Amino acid sequence: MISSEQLNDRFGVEGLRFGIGKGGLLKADIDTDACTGEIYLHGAHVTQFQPIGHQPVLWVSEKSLFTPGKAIRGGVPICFPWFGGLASDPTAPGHGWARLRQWDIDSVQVNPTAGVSVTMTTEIDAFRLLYEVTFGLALTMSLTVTLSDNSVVSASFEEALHTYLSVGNIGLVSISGLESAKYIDKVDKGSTKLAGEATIRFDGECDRVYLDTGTTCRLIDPEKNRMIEVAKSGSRNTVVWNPWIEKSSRMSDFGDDEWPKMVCIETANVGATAIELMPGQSHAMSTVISVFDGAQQL
Ligand code: TA6
Repeated sequence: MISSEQLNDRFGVEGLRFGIGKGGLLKADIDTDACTGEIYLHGAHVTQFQPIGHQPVLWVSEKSLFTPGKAIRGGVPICFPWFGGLASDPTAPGHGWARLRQWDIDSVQVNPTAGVSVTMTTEIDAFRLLYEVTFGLALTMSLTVTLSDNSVVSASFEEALHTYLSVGNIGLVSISGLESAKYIDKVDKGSTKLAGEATIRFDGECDRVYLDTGTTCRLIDPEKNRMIEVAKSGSRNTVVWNPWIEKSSRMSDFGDDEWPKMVCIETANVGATAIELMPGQSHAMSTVISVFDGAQQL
């Protein structure tokens, strides 16, 4: 097992140091003129991003586990090679293997304008995954999947960057960018519905998979007096989730009083828009999280 000292010898740069985080898990701490951040090698899991002059952008449960084989609750879990449950195997872990295992460091780079980038890699089934995260004035996360097994004709996968955003009060926020889109409502028997013209607001559990949406979403947060922008590329689904009271009380790694403080806006390719690759082919999906003062649409 590689140590943080070995990682710092090989990859440490100004503004990024490896160390031991919660649960004894290896992580990288980022501290630059632009932002502070944190990413665990476990799940290649971003757990903190805070641009200078702003409040923390990501939410992590106080009850989260930091344990090999278990997902961290919050930050940005990577869902791969399936999303949700696996129909063919009810015993398979929700959202796949990627967030349950330690990834390897591929490289660390410093870019004077974009920020500090750490790239991690892992192999899952027939695929090689390369995940580049850039901590700067914005948080940029890019997942490139390659079908590296030449013995198969093709292979498909689902994927999501399951971003948990920190909010002041879920009852006061609104999300724009998904107006008039079709969505699957997982709170209403998986029925397909058409979103109205209004921005999304929350008055109960929300678990929606928006279809054919490449648009930028904007989260308006009056209590924190800010707007968080979630831009993306290579993604045709957007998932919006808040568990509200009852579902969060059923999750042991989610505090009963935490649900008003978070909302997920997830960058995904799932269901009918799962990705199919031929041997040697790659697909990239990325998202850029930016924060702006003031609770108004740009
Ligand atoms: O993205 C929303 C969702 O699919 C919800 O249905 C809920 O299950 C959430 O993901 C969290 O899943 P997890 O396996 O991390 O508890």
